[in-house]
Amino acid sequence: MTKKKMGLLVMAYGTPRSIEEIEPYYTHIRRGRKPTPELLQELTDRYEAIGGISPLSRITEEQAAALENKLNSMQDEIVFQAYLGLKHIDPFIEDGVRRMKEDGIEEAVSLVLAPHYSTFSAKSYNSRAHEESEKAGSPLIHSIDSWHEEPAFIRYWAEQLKEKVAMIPEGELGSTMVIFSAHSLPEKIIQMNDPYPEQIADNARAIAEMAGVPHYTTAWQSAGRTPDPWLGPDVLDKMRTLYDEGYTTMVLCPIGFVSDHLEVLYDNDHECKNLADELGIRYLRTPMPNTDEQFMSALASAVLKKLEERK
Ligand code: FEC
Repeated sequence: MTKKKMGLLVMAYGTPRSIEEIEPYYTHIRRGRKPTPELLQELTDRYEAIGGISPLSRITEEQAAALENKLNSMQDEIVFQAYLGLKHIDPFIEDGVRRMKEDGIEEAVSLVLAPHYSTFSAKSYNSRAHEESEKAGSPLIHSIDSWHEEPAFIRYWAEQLKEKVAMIPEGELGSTMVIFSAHSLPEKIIQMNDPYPEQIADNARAIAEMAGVPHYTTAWQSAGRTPDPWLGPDVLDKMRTLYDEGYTTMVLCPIGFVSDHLEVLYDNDHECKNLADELGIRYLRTPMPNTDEQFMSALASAVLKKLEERK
């Protein structure tokens, strides 16, 4: 029996692969407005602080390949072929769609490497993919809006959290707070009835219950450098408040992201860690999913469910 060929459009944020690419990348994020020299320098400094460039480009490629392998080893009817589609650098989402068309792919599933649905994330990625496939006349794309409820995804974080919490002396668990964080977004998403904050709260509850953690809360991180108000409390402010309330261990769990990248390696491991050192408290952070086997099972399950829906 010939197997059906299915495109797998794996979409992710993208990152500059060299210092020279920082400016065009930042300009793209700012929808074509060049950053000022100060803003550009500030971003370059942040990349330098994590070793010059972000590991995100390598990790995204590894995740796409691992997901393709996982899906092809799980079933016998379909051959999945992964294509990358990045939001802010090449290969752009549109490039990924065009490559599928050139390879004769007629049907595809699209998935964003971000767990929660928001107009600023999943919707914007998927809309770009659909616009391009409509322009090109194919492939037909089945888009996954969000996959944060996948049981293996919740299990992944619960297990990581349990391991971290096990490192804390028992007598200090009462003053330990787990902070589930996700990328902040402009506050206007609240008026737009965007499900993003609720999905993150649901995930935090499910993970905390499964891990049996003593105390947990949620906070936002990595807000953009724009004048409009962003969702708060920011994770740094939250840490200060918790310190004032007597918490002396903070376990950061960045459930809004799936890879080691700038927002985690700098915003958490540099900024949050520095603040913890300044306050004289303990900072721990759960490892990111990257290409973890259980995480890949969660993504594969979301893809296969999407294909079931179309039958
Ligand atoms: O290079 C790396 O390792 C990090 C890549 C990176 C990820 C990421 C995730 C998200 N962002 C989201 C929304 C926004 C909005 C703005 C914005 C700005 C930036 C800037 C950099 C950046 N983001 Fe990002 N984000 C990453 C990198 N992001 C660099 C520009 C400097 C700065 O403001 O810090 C504001 C745009 C504007 O100016 O109008 C909005 C969301 C996510 C999580 C979901 C996803 O991955 O798509 C939402 C990774």
